Amino acid sequence: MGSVVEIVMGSDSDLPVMEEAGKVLKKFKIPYVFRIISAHRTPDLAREYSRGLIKRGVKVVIAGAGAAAHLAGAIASCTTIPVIGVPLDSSPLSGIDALFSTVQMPGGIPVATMAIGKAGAKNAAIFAVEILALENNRLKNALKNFRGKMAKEVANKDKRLKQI
Ligand code: RP5
Repeated sequence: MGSVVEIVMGSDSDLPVMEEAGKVLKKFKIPYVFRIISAHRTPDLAREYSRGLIKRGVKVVIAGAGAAAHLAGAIASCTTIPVIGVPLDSSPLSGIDALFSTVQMPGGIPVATMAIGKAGAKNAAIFAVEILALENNRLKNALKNFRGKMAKEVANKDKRLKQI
């Protein structure tokens, strides 16, 4: 079976952050792959890759990049499947540059932009699961359980704090 979600990043230096997305997809048993494709260093590959997504059956792309981060927008411009952008903190501007580059898509070609860094990578994967869950009861239930577990963890911490 091919990948349902693909996690693309501009450089191998982005991997330690983008791995957070992989961890979530693994937990939800969603087939995924990691790819390193740069919108500026490998522009031909980026275009060819993006144009082939639908034919290969990929449902969602998560694209992480830092600095003048145009990877998510470049992919989104060549496909109509949802692209989720993760701005990365890999420049002297600490990710603010990547955030603005990723989120400020001109009207017509959307990129669903997450938070900067690890939280963004994690949320990108959860958001991808939410998209897939629209047509998938197993994932709908898994998301419900995931939220329930999170709420329980907070409640347990609250209980422990009250006992101090
Ligand atoms: C971006 O430039 C990449 O996404 C990465 O965050 C940043 C730095 O890349 P390297 O110079 O470490 O390869 O395109």
